Amino acid sequence: MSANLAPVASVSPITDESPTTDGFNLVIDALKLNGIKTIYGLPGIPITDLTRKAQAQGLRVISFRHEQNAGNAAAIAGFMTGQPGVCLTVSAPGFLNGLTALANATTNCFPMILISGSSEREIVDLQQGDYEEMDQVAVAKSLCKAAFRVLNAEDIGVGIARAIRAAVSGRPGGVYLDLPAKLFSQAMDAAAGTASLIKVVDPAPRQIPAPDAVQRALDLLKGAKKPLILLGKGAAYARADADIRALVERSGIPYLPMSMAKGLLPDTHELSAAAARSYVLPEADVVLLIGARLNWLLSHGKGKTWGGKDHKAWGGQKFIQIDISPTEMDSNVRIDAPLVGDIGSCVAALLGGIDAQWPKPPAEWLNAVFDRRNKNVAKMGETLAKDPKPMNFHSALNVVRDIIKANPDAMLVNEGANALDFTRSIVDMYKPRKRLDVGTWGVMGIGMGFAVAAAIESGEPVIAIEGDSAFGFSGMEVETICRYNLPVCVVIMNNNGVYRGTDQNLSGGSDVAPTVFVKDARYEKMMEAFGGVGVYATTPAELRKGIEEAIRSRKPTLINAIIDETAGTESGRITSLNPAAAAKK
Ligand code: OXT
Ligand code: ADP
Ligand code: MG
Repeated sequence: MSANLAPVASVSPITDESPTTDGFNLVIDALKLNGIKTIYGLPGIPITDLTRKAQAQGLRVISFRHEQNAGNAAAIAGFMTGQPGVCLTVSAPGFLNGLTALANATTNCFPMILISGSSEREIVDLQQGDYEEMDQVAVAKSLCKAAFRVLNAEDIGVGIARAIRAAVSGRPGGVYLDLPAKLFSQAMDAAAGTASLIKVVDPAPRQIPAPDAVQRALDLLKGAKKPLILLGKGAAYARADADIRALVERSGIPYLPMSMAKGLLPDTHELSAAAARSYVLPEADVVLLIGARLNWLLSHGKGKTWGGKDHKAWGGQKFIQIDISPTEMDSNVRIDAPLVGDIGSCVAALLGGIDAQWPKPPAEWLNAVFDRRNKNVAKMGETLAKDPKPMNFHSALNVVRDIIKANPDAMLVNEGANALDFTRSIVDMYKPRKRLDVGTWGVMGIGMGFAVAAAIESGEPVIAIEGDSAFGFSGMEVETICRYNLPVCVVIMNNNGVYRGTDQNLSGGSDVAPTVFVKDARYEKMMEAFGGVGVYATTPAELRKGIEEAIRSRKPTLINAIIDETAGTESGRITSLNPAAAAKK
């Protein structure tokens, strides 16, 4: 035991003979006991030794250049695996850097635990100006599902167990765990320490829906003339892939995937209505939401998107909603048949009522949906077949579309505005949980953190399609990608700015417009600087060669794809949310 760190009174007394353990080891043992294999983090006081010891004891420690990226990696690892992703940071500024990712994880319902070291409680609470002083629990509380602080080594097991349960049970989300510096070197009897650890049993218990709620949902669905199924990222997270597919196929109802639910069924599935989105939303009469919230991404379930006469009016649809969170119901419009429970159990229960006699949706509805879809797909095909000079989003993404088709196990990370929206509609996904993007907040900066975790958690090649602005938020992590030699191919859709590169300074002054970047920036040299492969691509053929080679070699690669700088639109597909446009609606 270190001389200046006496055990606190509540820790079991230890004698010179008895083997001891300490806070460092107990944290590591508790994580390992609960199946945590990887820590995403950034070392420094007071957690440097924790990262060293964790690595020495078999945990994989992925060390980042900025905590926000480590946090994003942990969050998406949580989505990909269903186990909480763990991010480890230093106190105050490191903690704050990780907090955006924690809040984003909570917003997106991704299970994640942010563990931060913190300064001495006695000094922090008296506000005496400690090194990196901050009441981190108080700050974190409003941005996550739960926040805990552990003061005694003997409570580490409970602290980690509670953090795991809070992160994955019910609606998943972010949890903050505060570990003050003193905790790490507190010693206690080794046997008592081991006995204090908790292996969490059934961390995300199934939640079975009530039979009458199931029957209500089935009755409503059965009577529908124009039914629609809407799959959200909760459905992807739930890992009920086979049953969800069976529900769609047995009922014969067209479905629409939200962005991160793409691939839950292959986007080329005959019942996909993705290419008829603006037709099916206003036309449907009964909508079954599975793990999707009626938030801004679904125009709050009302307004013109849903056929309402103005932007606030209800469109007349009846909703069935499957969600684990009872308070999600009626959050925006009336939910006629709430089905509260875990998606696996709810979908299985619905399937129980969908037998061979189940009436298929009227042919009139199906024909109308598929006509519209087929027309849009054909129109898209024509656009994708063009080869404009300079390359634009379509001709570049046509290459990515082919490559994902040929490599359906590859992970696709995506952020930007136009770079995001075009990728979503052009690049078909074939397998669940392969598309990782900006999610509920539309947040820039997830790119490299998600890419690192996607490579580590899946072992598959990762293609990160990045707007040039989006990339800038986490671009320094190309060093991390090179350091761990990850099979990540970053493709920057370089149109010289935020949305496009042609805006003018309205004052006529010499500064460029706020949305414009350095022209013809050589981003590929950033990857070369750390030993990776850099590619400058001005044609679809060069882009194709670059990505294919990256997938073959599994070498860290950055392709600077030069896109027509006039090609993008303001805010991509969500131009109408800009205040001036919104005021006109
Ligand atoms: O039915 P219609 O006719 O409407 O057609 C639809 C589909 O039917 C059809 N479709 C298809 N057709 C044929 N074939 C197929 N397979 C097919 N599939 C679909 O295509 C259309 C579109 O389909 P979609 O996408 O399903 O439908 P729609 O109507 O677009 O859906 C609505 C939404 C809302 C669900 C959807 O648009 C959506 O998910 N949008 C997400 C938008 C989003 O999150 N954007 C990111 C934020 S934008 C902005 O905030 C940015 N910032 C500010 C900033 C942020 N965000 N964060 C932080 C921390 N700081 C600042 C910044 C700085 S973006 C940004 C950077 C931008 O610059 P970049 O350089 O990075 O990027 P570039 O723009 O590329 O330059
Ligand atoms: P999208 O953005 O794709 O529409 P959202 O993030 O809005 O998806 O919605 C996801 C929803 O899924 C959340 O309301 C969340 O409570 C729910 N959810 C997540 N996991 C499960 C699960 N296992 N069972 C039921 N609901 C879940
Ligand atoms: Mg751009």
